[in-house]
Amino acid sequence: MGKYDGYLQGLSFAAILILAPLALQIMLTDDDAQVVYVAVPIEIENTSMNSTSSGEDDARSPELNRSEVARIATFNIKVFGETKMGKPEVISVLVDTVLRYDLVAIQEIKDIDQTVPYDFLDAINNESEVEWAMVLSPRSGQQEDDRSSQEQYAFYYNTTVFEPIGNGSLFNDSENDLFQREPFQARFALLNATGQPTSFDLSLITVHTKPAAAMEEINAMNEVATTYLAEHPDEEDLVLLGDFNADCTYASEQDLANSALAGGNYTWLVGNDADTTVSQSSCAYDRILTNGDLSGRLTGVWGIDEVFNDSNVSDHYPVWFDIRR
Ligand SMILES: [Ca+2]
Ligand SMILES: [Ca+2]
Ligand SMILES: [Ca+2]
Repeated sequence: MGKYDGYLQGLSFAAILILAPLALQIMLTDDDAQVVYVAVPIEIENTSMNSTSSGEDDARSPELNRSEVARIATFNIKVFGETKMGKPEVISVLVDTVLRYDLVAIQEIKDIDQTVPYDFLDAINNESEVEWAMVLSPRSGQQEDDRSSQEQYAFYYNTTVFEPIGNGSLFNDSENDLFQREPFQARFALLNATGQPTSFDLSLITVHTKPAAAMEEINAMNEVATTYLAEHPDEEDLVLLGDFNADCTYASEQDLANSALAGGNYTWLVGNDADTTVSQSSCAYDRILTNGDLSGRLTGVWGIDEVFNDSNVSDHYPVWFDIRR
C-alpha cells in the first residue's frame, strides 16, 4: 500500500487490460488490491524537442495509432492576454502545441477585451489543414471578491473530430462561492473518421483553482461533477481536467488521498509524481480525472508534452489523454 491509497479503487477496465501485467502483479502482492495506479507519463509521438519519456514505444495500447484515437489535452497558458498574443514567436509555439491534439482545454486567458481567444483561434486556423473552432466561457469570477482574477476558459477543438453539444456554461456557485474561477463545462460528440457523429459523447469540466484555496476547490469539483451528472441524466461520460494546483505547497498527497475526488469514483490519470511545470520544480499541478472508463473508450494512455522550455510560452506543459475514436 502506498501513497496512492484511495485513488484508484475503481481502476478503469481499460487500464486493467492495458496494464494487465502490472496490475496483476500488484493485485497478487496486495491483499485488499484496492489501490492500483496508472503508471508513468509517456510520449507516443517523436518530437524534435524534448519529451518526458525515454522514447520507448508505448506498451499500453500498441494496437492503436494516432488516427485511431482522439487526444484531449489540458493546458494552462500563463497569463494569456494581448501582450502574449502580440509575440508571434510565442504564438507559433502555442499553435504548434495545440495542433498536437484534437481538443484542448485552455486555462488562464486574461484579456479584459475578450478578443485574445478569437485571435488565437485565427492563428490556429492559419496553420491547420482542418478547421478548428472553440467553445468559449464568459469571464469566470462571478462574485465581487472573485473579480480581481477573472479568466476565461476555452475548449479549442478540431471540427473533424469533435462537435460541440450546446455552448458550455460556467458552474453556478452563487449560493456559496465555492470557486474564485468557476469551472467551465461543455459537452462534445465524438465524430468518426468520416466526420459523422459516433454514438459517443462526453462532457468536460475544466478549472483553474486558486492556489491558496486549491484543496477546497479540488474538493468542490466533486460537487460540480455530481451536480452536472444530475442535470444531465443522459450523460455518463465525464472528464475533470485543468490546473488543479494539486501538488507542492498547495496540496499534499495526504490531502488529495482524503479529498472528495479520491475513493474510487474517479480514475486519476496524472499521478502525484508527474511533473507538469516547465520550471525546475517537480509539481503535478495539472490533472485529468474521469468518472469511469468513458463507455469503454478510455485507453489509459496519457502524457505530458515537454515541447517547449521557454517560460515565456507558459509555466505549465500540456497534459493529455487518449480515447478510442
Ligand atoms: Ca465564485
Ligand atoms: Ca456520453
Ligand atoms: Ca518541472
